[in-house]
Amino acid sequence: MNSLSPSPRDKFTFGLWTVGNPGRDPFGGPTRPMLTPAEIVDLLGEVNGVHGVNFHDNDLVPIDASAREAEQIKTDFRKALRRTGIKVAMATTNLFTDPVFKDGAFTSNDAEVRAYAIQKTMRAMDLGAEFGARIYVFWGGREGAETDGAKDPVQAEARFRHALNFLCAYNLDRGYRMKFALEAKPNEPRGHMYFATTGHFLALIPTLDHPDMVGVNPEVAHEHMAGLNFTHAVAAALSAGKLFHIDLNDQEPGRYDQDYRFGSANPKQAFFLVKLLEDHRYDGFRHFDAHAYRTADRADVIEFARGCMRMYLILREKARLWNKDREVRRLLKVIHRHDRALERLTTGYSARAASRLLAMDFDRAELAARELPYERLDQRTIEILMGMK
Ligand code: GLT
Ligand code: MN
Ligand code: MN
Repeated sequence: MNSLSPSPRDKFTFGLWTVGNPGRDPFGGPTRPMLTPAEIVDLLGEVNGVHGVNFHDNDLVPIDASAREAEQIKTDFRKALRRTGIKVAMATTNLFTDPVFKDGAFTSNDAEVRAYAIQKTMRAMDLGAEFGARIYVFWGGREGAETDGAKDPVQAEARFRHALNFLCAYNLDRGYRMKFALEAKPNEPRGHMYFATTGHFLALIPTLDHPDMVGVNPEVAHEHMAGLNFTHAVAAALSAGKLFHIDLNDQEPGRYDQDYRFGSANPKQAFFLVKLLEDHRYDGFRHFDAHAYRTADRADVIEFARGCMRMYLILREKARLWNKDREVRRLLKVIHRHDRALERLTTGYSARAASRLLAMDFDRAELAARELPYERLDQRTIEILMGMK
């Protein structure tokens, strides 16, 4: 098996809503048949090397299904999981499709809608737990506003916090041991969403009752929609110990939420992301929250899913080549100037360290004149990406 063949150890996952996406968009109906959850799992089995599948409560069991229908769907789904060896990795709640959530779920102005949203999430957690989901994602699809006259955004934050506190306690009470991962997005479907970036959620987490239980689920396209550097958002999550899950896909700047195949729009940015994840030994699920072009048929959807995983593995291999490349290593030595004594002095404060630092002379002109060959480094990076020796 070569390093470009995905294996379940790579922890690649897909949502029922991703490979099962029938190609509907705001301007046209579906171009592919709707598949049942079991059929989607079989499709993932054909893709080969997939670790797991993720679902919203209503991807698996439609919101109006009867108890008998729900049992039948779950039985068929369980059989498909067994046939293919695919695991359930993550579960989440659909708090955005039904009109009841038109003005938000946890942040709705209506106390009864807020209570229903929490109840729906508890039931969805029960469903996730039944299938062994270890990560529970919160994407507040309708948590936002078109007019800030509608609600006080500080109050909206407080409502969101209360809902999470309640659900963390439920998680403990039921012994589910799920980790919660909060997913940000700047806009779409709301004009303005609360918690627009991963950074917003990193600021919320320490204010919760159970901060250890809660991390983030950054999505490439969502930070790119906000014009931000996704690798830096992931770095913030990693350094806070909060990267619990990741949604990989791609996005052209300035467009609607495209959810393209991973690495298809910005391979260079995807490279730095994969290098970051691999350098820091991220070992969580790598979820491709993307869908195939509307023009794709079933065979092309399979190619799309293979393409996502293959791109990750190609970039992982490129990161390995980059890290051991002689020219890159030489340049890194020039760029990083270490000074043990100074580093010790500035990383541990003491009154003595402060006076020593205050007494030092720095030659600004000499420091400013030191070389930083970043043009050469970036050109070499591109050459490695383009396959130049
Ligand atoms: C929806 C959204 C995604 C979220 C999913 C989880 S659903 O497709 O666009 O980014 O991750 O609710
Ligand atoms: Mn998206
Ligand atoms: Mn997502």
